[in-house]
Amino acid sequence: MPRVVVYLDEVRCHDTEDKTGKDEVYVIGAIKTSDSKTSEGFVTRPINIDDDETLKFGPGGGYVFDEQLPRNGLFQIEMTALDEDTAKTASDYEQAKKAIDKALATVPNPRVAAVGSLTVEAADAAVRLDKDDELGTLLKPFSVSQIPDGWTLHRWDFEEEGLGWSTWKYEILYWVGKF
Ligand SMILES: [Ca+2]
Ligand SMILES: [Ca+2]
Ligand SMILES: [Ca+2]
Repeated sequence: MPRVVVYLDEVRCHDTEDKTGKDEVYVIGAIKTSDSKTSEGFVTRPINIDDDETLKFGPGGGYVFDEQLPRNGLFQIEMTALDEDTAKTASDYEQAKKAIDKALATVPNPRVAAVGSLTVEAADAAVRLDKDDELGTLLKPFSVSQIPDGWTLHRWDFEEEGLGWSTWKYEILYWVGKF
């Protein structure tokens, strides 16, 4: 069975959500697979980032998934990026990850049952993430047989341009590997 790896690499900020000063960006999510036993949640620690900066993920980022998957298997990367506005402790972030793992464990087939905000809801219940600003959500399905061997770089863009209270523009770069 091929080994599939997902690596959360860096955040590029073009425009912060906060009106003054830097954002405190973090990402929560899960890699869901057609085999529920290999599903994993992750929660990265906030990165203080300003307009026109590119910064690497710290704790919680990097390798967020590393499993053997069946050749004909499917997986989905689900991520939500948030800007922390309510201060949290390291243990809040650990609790959020536990809540995501617990939520995943209760879903018989997490990939198929993937509703957009499963991970957000779970983490939210644990540490009241709802006080933070949601910047974007990605739901990206992959089939193991169709991803190239070796590393492939993926870019996830999200922005709010509109007429609302705030605007922002970000890119998150992550790698998917198959070996
Ligand atoms: Ca904010
Ligand atoms: Ca903030
Ligand atoms: Ca802005």
